[in-house]
Amino acid sequence: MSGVTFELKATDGRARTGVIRTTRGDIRTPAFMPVGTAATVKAMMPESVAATGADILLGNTYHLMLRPGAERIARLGGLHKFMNWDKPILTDSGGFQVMSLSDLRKLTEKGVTFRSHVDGSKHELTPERSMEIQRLLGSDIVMCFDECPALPADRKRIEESMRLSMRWAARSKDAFGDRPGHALFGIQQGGLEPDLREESAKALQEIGFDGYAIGGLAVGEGQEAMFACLDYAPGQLPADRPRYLMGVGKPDDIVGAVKRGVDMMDCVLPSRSGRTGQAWTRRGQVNIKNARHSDDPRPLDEECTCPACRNYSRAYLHHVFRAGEMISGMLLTWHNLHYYQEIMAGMREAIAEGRFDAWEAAFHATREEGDI
Ligand code: PRF
Ligand code: ZN
Repeated sequence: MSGVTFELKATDGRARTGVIRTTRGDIRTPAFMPVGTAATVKAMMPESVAATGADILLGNTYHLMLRPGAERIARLGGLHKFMNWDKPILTDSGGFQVMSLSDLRKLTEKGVTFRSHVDGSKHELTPERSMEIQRLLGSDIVMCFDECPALPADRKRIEESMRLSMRWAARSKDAFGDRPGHALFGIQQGGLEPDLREESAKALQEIGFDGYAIGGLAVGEGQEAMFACLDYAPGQLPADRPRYLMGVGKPDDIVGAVKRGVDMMDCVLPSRSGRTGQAWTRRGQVNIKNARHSDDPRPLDEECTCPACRNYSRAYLHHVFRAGEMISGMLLTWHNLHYYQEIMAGMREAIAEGRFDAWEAAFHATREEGDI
């Protein structure tokens, strides 16, 4: 790897634990990356994000190119300085977000033209421009420019899209060039078709990347179908490089992905649901909006050591949510990110000690369905 290395420390079944070393610090794997789309993890100070145990954040090419602009961030010293986060940052490449968020998009061999969801202005993203933007941002782990259909989609659409993404992966690698201290990850596509996933994995390895992502999942197929794909997809990628499952997921999705050999994940869920009154705890989900919390003096989660659980009751969290107070989103986001990082730390330790199955059984045993 280009100054970014991956050391696999232990495996337990297909689950792995290790460390990705970068010039901005180590990333302990399996790693959960909080999402900092617009140069902030919403409702969190960067030092609080670090205090939850996050080693790395995810940023977005698409959002930052539209506002405030990649050239502006570069002039201001890069994304780390701009947002006051000095640990590693991985940036997504924009293609996936263009397809899901922008208006009037047009896909060609060259790239995508689209209108901004912010102000309607016209833009173009290509593999070359995406690599340039991610360089201007100063991203430590750069993602290839890719594209993927929502599922279900017919096989022909998935096949053509995957092959286009593989041609874009080759152009991404050329445009990325040689950048010591920065890594470039390829993105496997191919929907739920084992042979297309295999073709994609081979194409990426021929080009050669520092790490490999599994893209095109969690796009409407459901957990059972996603796990069925993860039963084989990680094994199609090199064992000595990090494997990153993009945009996943709920706590049980994350545990199931790690069990199947995934090393990194990102998701807006813990931060987004914190702002809508949803908390994730070891016993299950809590909907703090619910009136039955209004007189409850207990914390969200008795065993949790986060500031929301140490210092506040469910009754308080219910009140500030109902009153529309900003501290509501701050406390619930903190709790959710803390809980996600505890799951990751628990899995890393269990894998290192060869007791992942027991850890997983305990994880499922303490959970109840519905609002707890
Ligand atoms: N590609 C990219 N980003 C992504 C995805 C993808 O397939 C997904 C799919 N879950 C989330 N984010 N570049
Ligand atoms: Zn908590």
